[in-house]
Amino acid sequence: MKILHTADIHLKGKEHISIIESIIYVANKEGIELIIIAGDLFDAAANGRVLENELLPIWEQFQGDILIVPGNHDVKYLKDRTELASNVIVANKTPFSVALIDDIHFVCVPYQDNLSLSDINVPRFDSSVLITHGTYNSKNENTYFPIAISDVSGLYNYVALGHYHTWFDKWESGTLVVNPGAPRQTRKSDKGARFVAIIDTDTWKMERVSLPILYMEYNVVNLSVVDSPVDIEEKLLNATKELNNHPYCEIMLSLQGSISFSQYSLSEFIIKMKEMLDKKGVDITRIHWNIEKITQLSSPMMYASFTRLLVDKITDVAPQEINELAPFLFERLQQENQNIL
Ligand SMILES: [Mn+2]
Repeated sequence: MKILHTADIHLKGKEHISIIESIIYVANKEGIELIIIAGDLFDAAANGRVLENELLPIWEQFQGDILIVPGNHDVKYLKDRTELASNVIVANKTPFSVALIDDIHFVCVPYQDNLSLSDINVPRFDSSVLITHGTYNSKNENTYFPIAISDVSGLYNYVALGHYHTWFDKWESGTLVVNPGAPRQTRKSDKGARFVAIIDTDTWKMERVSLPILYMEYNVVNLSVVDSPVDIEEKLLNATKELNNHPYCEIMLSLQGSISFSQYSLSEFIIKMKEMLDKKGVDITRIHWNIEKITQLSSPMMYASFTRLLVDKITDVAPQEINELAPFLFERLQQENQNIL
């Protein structure tokens, strides 16, 4: 049997329903028979109430069954629900429940406040998958249903975890522990492509599959007046290289710092940079430019700020000399300004 494991979808609005559609699209394409959602399908109870009916026709698009084990965000809503559709079962029984599917024991342990997995006596089964939601091997022992390595190590074929929004997988004495991460970008720090785990229970082999879901990288490029055109090119190419790694990546590119514009205006400069990136094979349609924090310096302004820095520096190291040097510097600055203007 092939299983797809996801978690932490954190549905908040109707605009997130397409994430479930993408997961189901991948599941149908891969011949998945069972989808596991290891907690936090909904971000909050209010979201569940609004979205449950909207989801009904979406769940029907999946050919197999879906097993949901509540997480800390949706346990309050899901504690009263036994199913969300005819093929979507909520395993909300505490302290745990066991579903036997295709001779495999699916041990479902919902998130439980003020408890840890070691407080719960889970019997041992031969072929088994543990589905639960909480902090894994964490030093902060008292929060979010802690799961210790010793609670799972060597006891299950596969542990389907949820709670962390980025992917991790670990082997613990023959037990594969996987936290697939949020399948949508729930915050800026959820970096990179989004994944689900696909497990073949005949071999217990697991595959990490990236979802056809857009994600945004937030990159900052610091520009300086001493940058040469080649330096700027290099910085921009470096900040956009993720576009080549994944077809569903978009980049919010924030330009910061200051740059001299003796030849171009700021908008002309951005056009030049787009042309340059395009020529280098970068897909510029997936770049969003943020130029709010870039300062455009004309040469006289650059000269003035340079002189100010120089005066500050001299005041620091040789305060006696400054009275003599300052008039000379400002005179030179005035001359220079007149030359340029
Ligand atoms: Mn959680």
